[in-house]
Amino acid sequence: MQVALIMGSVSDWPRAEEAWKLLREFGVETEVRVLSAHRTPAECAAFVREAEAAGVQVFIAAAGLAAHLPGVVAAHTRRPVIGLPLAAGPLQGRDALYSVVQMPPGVPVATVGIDNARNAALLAVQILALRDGRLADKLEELRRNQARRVLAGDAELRAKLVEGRA
Ligand code: RP5
Repeated sequence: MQVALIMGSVSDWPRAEEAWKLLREFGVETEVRVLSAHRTPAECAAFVREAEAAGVQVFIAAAGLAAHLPGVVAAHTRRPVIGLPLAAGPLQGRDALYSVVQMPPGVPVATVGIDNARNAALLAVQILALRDGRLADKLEELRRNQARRVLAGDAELRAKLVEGRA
């Protein structure tokens, strides 16, 4: 396993699933777990230690509300942890964002935007790509394709404006 994707609740899956899909597209071996920092603290700590020993390189931890999962995962591993704050409650993810991003000095969590599962997965791939040329090539292709889409939108809009269609 290269990546462990951990969620605080099974209710997080719809918001975290895109990360799993992107990792699968890149051919990254990913273990998906539901483990809560608050409700299953012992199982959570045990899994992180076992996963690190088994060779997991990067952890993605997704949680909403008082989202302590990424920080707790980071406390139990020396591998990079990417925190994915989720909009799971009335504060629409601001609570989770602040919990995840405001780690005390010494135990960092690389935090992506609220519900931005895609960026969490891409950041994990970028970390793995440091030592994997195949992943680096695939990332390059993804960046080229998204640049192409932006430039196609640019050309289309400018053409419409010139022709008075917009
Ligand atoms: C957090 O509490 C979870 O990550 C989830 O986003 C939120 C609500 O969990 P459930 O009550 O739906 O299980 O720990």
